Amino acid sequence: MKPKSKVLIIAGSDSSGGAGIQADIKTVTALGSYAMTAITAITSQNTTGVKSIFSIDPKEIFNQIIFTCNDIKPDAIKIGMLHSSKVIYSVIKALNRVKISKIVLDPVMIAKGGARLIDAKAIELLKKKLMKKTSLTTPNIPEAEILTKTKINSLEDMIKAAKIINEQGVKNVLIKGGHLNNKIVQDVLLSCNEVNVFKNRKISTKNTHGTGCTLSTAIATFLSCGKTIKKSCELGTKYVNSSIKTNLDYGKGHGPINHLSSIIIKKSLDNEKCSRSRFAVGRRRKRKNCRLAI
Ligand code: PXL
Repeated sequence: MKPKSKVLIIAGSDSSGGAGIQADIKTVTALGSYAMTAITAITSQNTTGVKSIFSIDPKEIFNQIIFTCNDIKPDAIKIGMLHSSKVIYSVIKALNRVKISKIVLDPVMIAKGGARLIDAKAIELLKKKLMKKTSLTTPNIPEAEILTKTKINSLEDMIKAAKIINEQGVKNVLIKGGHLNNKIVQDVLLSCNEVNVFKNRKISTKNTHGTGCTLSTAIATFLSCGKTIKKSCELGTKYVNSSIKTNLDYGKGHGPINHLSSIIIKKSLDNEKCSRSRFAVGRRRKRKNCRLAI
């Protein structure tokens, strides 16, 4: 099976495997594409919290991006944890060199357990310089509140916040609604002056570590395959919802989601024969094809 596209991931490492670059590589792979990486930081963590963060030298982050892209050109880039101004500057410098147009930014700020993953000065820089360069930025509600200095308690507030972020110079923004206490998760996309709301049933579980990383990477992967922003967001939210449903329940805290949700291998059949999960949309493929039809 040949990968459909190539995606470069610029993000931090999560030793527990549920979020960060580990979640990103699993997502790109599960969706049938080829993953490359530039690691921005190493976090030591498990499902109960973050123990420590080790920064990678911004020059090394720049080198990883440039040296990788000069050889294998990615079709899209996903950006995750960028914890300091120096790191953001080096990523911007590298992006200006590699000239890839499809860029999805997850403005990572706080880990599920409450640990800060970015300093306050860097948030301003993210807002003023990097977000404008992206094809799509995907804040969750607490991040959108920080970016807009507003309180978000409803769908209307989310739409207002998306408009404010758009006015800040960000072309397309997807605000994730998982933090609101509703039975349906509503994610708001503002793109080309049009608002779209993607709705998925909320699954009651504490095991949602890595959902933000997974969603932005899934969207970048769908974009890399030529899908529109709207379609990529629709498919991405469905993939995450389906990955939460399995409820692996690994670890004592906020456990990971199941990135293999797009591939269900029937045990009674040989490994070649797979069935598609229920969320998969698009053209029907022959059963022996393990990949999600996108
Ligand atoms: O989910 C945000 C996130 C991003 N990147 C890394 C993380 C986390 C959350 O824990 O560890 C490396």
